[in-house]
Amino acid sequence: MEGKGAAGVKTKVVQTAGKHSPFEDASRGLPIPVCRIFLSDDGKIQPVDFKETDVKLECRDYTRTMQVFPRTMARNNCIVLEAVRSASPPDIEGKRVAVLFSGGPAAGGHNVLAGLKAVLGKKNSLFGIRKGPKGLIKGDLFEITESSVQEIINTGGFDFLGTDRTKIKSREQFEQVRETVVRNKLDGIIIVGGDDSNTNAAFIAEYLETEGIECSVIGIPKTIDGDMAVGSYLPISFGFDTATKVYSELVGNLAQDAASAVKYYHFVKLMGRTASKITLEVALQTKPCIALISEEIAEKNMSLDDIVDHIVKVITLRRLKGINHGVILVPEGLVEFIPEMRRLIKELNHVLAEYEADIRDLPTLKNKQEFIYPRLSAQSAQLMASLPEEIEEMLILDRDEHGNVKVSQIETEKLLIEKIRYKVSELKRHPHKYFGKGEGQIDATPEEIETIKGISLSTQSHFLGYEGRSAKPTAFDAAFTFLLGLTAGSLVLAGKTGYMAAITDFDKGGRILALPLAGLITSELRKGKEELVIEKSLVETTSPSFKIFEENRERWAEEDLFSNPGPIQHWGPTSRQLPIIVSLDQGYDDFLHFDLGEERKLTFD
Ligand code: FBP
Repeated sequence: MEGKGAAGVKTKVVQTAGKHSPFEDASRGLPIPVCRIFLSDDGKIQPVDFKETDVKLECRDYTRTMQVFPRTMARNNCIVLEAVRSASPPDIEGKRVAVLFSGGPAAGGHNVLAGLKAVLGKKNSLFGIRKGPKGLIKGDLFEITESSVQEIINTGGFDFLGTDRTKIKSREQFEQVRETVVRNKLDGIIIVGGDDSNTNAAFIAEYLETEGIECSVIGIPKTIDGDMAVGSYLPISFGFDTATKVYSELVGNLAQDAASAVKYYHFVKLMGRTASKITLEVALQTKPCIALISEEIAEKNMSLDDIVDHIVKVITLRRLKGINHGVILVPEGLVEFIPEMRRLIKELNHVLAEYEADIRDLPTLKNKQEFIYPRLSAQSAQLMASLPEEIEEMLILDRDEHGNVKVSQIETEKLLIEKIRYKVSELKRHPHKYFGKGEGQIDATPEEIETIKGISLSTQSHFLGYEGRSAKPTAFDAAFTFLLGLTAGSLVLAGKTGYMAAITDFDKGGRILALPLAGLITSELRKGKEELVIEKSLVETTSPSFKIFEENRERWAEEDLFSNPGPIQHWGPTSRQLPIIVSLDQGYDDFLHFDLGEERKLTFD
């Protein structure tokens, strides 16, 4: 009997190896909510119509937008569209639509494909473009079948199509896109991506129209960073909910471990290239002793030393309360928001570009430092010299494909740890400098000073990013992405171009919108050159979510009030939870129950 049982397990392990874990098999069968307007009287999925609303997006630079997007502007004039249920949808057939993923993966991409397939139906064809925009340029397409969609529904990742970060910019690249569209007789291209990819979508839409080619170009808002959002019209991009729940589980576990082992400060850097939205959400979910928010740091013009002083002060005050452990959250994009670091990186980029060959030929790091220092301003040179050697090495040697410092790779958490260690040891060696009643000093009794002198700082550093991008989508992301697919497909069938699919009112059954891409574009200075791009949505320090964080963080710093949200629930009591920042900023009454329609089990056989 025993032998037989083991053999059964073995067979199951072998059979379920690779893509099909028992969990994935169970996930594929999970029902997905569908907004009422996508359902026919007999409950089948059908495309929606679109009508103009009275909302017109305000272009940041109207004249420039008119110059660059004349055809798109003449067509949609920045007016937001709203979906309406179609009483009798026209029987459209023979349309050929292609879809690509662009940029970093985000949970739910496969459900976008499922939504597109469902709304296009059997009479139209859906093509997948392999490896992102590069595949669009090369014309690397394949037809997506119903059985393949059935396999990937509710699974995480972008692996079915692949992705890349190619930006379509040159005349030649646009011509290659045109060639792909014409050769494959495409009626629509769906670009699933963040701000840069949706900017690309706006330019491709304008270009194809200028060339007299009738092909809809529609964007879908994706990025775990949450910065592809448009106020109340698009509260968040897909992937944010899943990623932040993965990170919150891990941070919650670390907080629990810190309180158990009572000896470590865990410094956790969280992904989010620019915006600190991920950090803010994880902070609200887990209540760490410190969470740095880059946007606030820039607003308050805080220096690296100010940040270090703040952290040391919290560690000291906690020590006085007998707490010698905690979790400190650091957003990935922090360094670019610290004014002096920003200046240093700018100057370094300039020197590295101008003297690229000279610096490359210098044999040692020391030689390179000696060459670079005199070419920086005195302030930047001083700052650079104060950085730990590994960070300095990274700044000089690690460059991106444009030759610039790889800011997102800077180990900010380690930089802070080094500086804090130094500061704590200084404080122990020269207490009179730091304690007393003077400005900026810590008011402490002689006994308290002795306690503080006993601080032994044990730290652990972590970087959470890739762990959250390709996880199985949460119930919210699974529904959100399926609906975005239904919306984008409907826009193509309605012959619309130059829009981004959007959904709002997550608490009231969902409201389906189409946002004119040109109306979201602003001009930004990137690497010294003016570029037209969709504006990123950052943390606003006046927002309700930031205010709640601000009101509570002192208590979280002084006591051990962490909360552990636990693993994502895909079904069960907390499976319908929305991101806290979305619920607060949109003024929802409840963050535990999103409502995006009636649940349906999807089959594509
Ligand atoms: P997208 O904006 O393309 O969605 O990517 C976001 C992100 O996950 C950032 O948070 C992170 O800085 C970056 O991707 C990492 O990218 P890469 O995959 O190139 O390492």
